[in-house]
Amino acid sequence: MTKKLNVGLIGYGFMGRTHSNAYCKVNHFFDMAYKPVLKVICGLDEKEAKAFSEKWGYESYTTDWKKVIEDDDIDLVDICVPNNVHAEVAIAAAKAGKAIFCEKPLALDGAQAKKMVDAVEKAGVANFVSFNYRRVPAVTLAKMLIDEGRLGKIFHYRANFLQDWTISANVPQGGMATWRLDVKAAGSGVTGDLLAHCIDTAMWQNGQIDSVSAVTETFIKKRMHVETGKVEDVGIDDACTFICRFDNGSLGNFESTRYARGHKALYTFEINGEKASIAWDLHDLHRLSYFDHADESIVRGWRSVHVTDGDMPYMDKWWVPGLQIGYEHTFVHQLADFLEGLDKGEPASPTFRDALATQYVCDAVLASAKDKQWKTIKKA
Ligand code: SOE
Repeated sequence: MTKKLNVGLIGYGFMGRTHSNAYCKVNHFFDMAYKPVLKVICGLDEKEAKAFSEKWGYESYTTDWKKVIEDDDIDLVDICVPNNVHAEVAIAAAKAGKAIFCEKPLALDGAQAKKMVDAVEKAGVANFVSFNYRRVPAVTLAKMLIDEGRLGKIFHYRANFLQDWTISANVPQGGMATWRLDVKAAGSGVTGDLLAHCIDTAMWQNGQIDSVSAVTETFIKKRMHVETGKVEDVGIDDACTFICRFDNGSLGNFESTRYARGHKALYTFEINGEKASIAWDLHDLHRLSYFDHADESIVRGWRSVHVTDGDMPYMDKWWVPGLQIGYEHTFVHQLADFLEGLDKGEPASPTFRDALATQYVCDAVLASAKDKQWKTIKKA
């Protein structure tokens, strides 16, 4: 018997669509004890909220997020709004006893994220943060190979997340589409938006980061603000590069920018161990490159594993071997894992506390760039 889970989704932008799609799909492909019911969509503009509710099949719509929290019928509050609104909504939802699904990064900074962790843990409610790239099958497979010890001792972890959409000085800051450029709404630039993904995946695969040394740059220092109509200082980091030391002794090298002309969302990582290496590229997300030093030398080389077979993570739930899935499926996978965790009483990761660890690394990266000093990471 499936149990209904009534969902109130706050935010009908890009992430609102990825999450809505996951709610619609999950029970078609995964056998779950829970079935999400799209109860209410909430967004600032009434006409848009109504249109969204009709398109995705929400039973109702509202422009007031507090109504979603106050509604006794809602079991799960899903937060898909800009980062500066996460804390207020999540803390109110926790007090109301709701399960919470929250977009990344968890908060504007570690201090705010800590309050959110305290609220959900005090209330004892299920909580999850949407670092979706962990659930690309090839990325999950990389984690499995590391956990099986196939790489042996890990020496290096390097990751990049490169984009180019803010190079023009005419791109404004603030507002619906460009809030990521407004430090008050986003908290930071590429560090919280893009490197947070890389840090989350890296710490999941390779353990906690101990210390960091970073540089950041803001290439365009003034932009028009959509809300005020005035040209204002830009407070975000446009680019960030950091080196780090992991608790396990390996060294890390991370780079992110929105000024890499030609790259739209080039997220890559490479991990080098004593026995083997792994590399992955979001633009070819089904392929895992794998080099195993134990192979016979005359055929030894980088293999390109097409991660589509039924014994590979999540792939038995989709089509047949050889056929691919994509970006949107990562949201279905994380939802399936979250729902399974709810059913079993074993929280799926990343929880708010896991995301707090990532937030502390982001804080330390920004502080290091500012002070030109190495920083030790606070433990979550
Ligand atoms: C920014 O452009 C962005 O949409 C991020 O906010 C997402 O988290 C990332 O997955 C893709 O890029």
